[in-house]
Amino acid sequence: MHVFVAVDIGASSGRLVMAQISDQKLKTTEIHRFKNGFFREDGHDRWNIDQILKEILIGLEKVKRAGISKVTLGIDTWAVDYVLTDKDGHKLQNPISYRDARTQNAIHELTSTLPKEYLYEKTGIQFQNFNTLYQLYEEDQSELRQADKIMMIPDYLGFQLTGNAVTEVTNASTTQMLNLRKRLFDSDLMADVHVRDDQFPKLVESGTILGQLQKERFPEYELPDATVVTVASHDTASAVIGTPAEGDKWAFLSSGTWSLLGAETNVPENSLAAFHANYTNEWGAYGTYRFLKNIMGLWIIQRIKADLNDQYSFPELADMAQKTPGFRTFINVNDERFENPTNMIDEIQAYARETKQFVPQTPGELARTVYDNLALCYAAELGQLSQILKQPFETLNIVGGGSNVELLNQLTSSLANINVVAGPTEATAIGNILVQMISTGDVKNVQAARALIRTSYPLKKYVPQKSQQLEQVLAQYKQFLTQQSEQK
Ligand code: ADP
Ligand code: LRH
Repeated sequence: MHVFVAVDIGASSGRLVMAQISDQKLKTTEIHRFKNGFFREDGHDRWNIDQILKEILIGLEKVKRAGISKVTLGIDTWAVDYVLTDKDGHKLQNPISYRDARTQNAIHELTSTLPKEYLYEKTGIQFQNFNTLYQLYEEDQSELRQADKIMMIPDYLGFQLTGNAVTEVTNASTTQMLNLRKRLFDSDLMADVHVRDDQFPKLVESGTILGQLQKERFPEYELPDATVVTVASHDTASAVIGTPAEGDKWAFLSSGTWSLLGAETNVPENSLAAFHANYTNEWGAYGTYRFLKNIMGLWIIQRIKADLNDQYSFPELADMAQKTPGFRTFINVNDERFENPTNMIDEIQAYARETKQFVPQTPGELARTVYDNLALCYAAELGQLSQILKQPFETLNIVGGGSNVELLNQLTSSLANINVVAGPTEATAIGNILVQMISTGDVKNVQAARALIRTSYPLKKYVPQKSQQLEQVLAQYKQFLTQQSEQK
């Protein structure tokens, strides 16, 4: 029996999921889950990368203890962040999180010498202050010079397990340093941020074999034999592979800490319209692109939950929101002030006061404000996506933890006037596993992979409940956003 293991680590949590095909269905079991998050160290927000590695080993030990002695393994994580390593492969410091304030002005500074149009034409990647390009620009220059290698987070973890260092393309594209036409790192951009040509390990496609787990490096753990595959190591790339999409008129919403809303394409779209709308062309597995927009996502709910001292669970917050009247406060969820405020509740309330709107107070009102505005933002962006790609969409596939929120799914369907298919929650881990299965020949291709998801997981369907009131609310919301941006 061939067992596959996905190591899937998002900004808020990580998990190891075991999988196999039985009775022509994909059977997945979560064997280990852990919390993830950044912490303050030496004046920066950083990830505890040693703890993450430890959690992977704890999970693999659980696999072995479940009686499985041999697996295939893949690792995906959030994008853009990296580890600087010395000649012996040791990290120089804990990696800095993309939410750290160091890059707040970086786009502005770097694009005063490198025009935005030039960068977009080369890379097709959206301008986000946390892209690796800007992080490297703000990096401690002596440390950067001293670094033998720059490894993206999943590549670093794969290197720790196998001793082999590569840079996998899906995640590499989020650096904003890959050249769309040459399909390689852009040497001009590397020089612009003082990176040597040999600092990023060799670029490889998704689905290549990285190597064998070197068990002798971790004598304190009882581990299975494992062949490590470089899956689509950017979690969003794996989530889109793991989307049970059918036909060619679908858009996706990968709904976790971030909401990634977009469409899968075979050719990048780096037109002026895409540039002005700040859409990105992240690279997918098998030569595809994810034409998408980053939306602030459930991060806002995560922070509200934390600000309420974790008194309520996510399902409880969603339930309270459902029972609360809607659309009393508009917020621009993508406003930079929500990126990493000291207190999210204070920030939302201040925003409501400043814009002379109803100030949400109760947990239900706060959660409702977030879900309402996420749904409004999804609806507005779907319209824009359709316009830029000159393509109508019939279905929106929502995957990830956020696909559990019924209120959000229904509001999105109704406001955007689109059929929604929700699930699976663990699309990212599933996409990770399916790339492994395609590599080993257990699954033929992505189409077969998506068909397998459709027969293996219960999916929930939502149809639009159109109303004049919702149409008016969406129009008012768009007006509100325009006013807000004019005032800036
Ligand atoms: P990431 O991988 O980016 O860390 P996930 O895809 O695991 O994120 O999604 C986590 C989010 O999903 C949580 O922050 C929470 O808002 C939401 N979520 C997950 N399960 C539920 C649920 N049962 N009810 C409401 N919200 C949920
Ligand atoms: C989602 C994600 C997203 C990136 C962000 C840094 O987890 O990978 O695609 O933009 O984290």
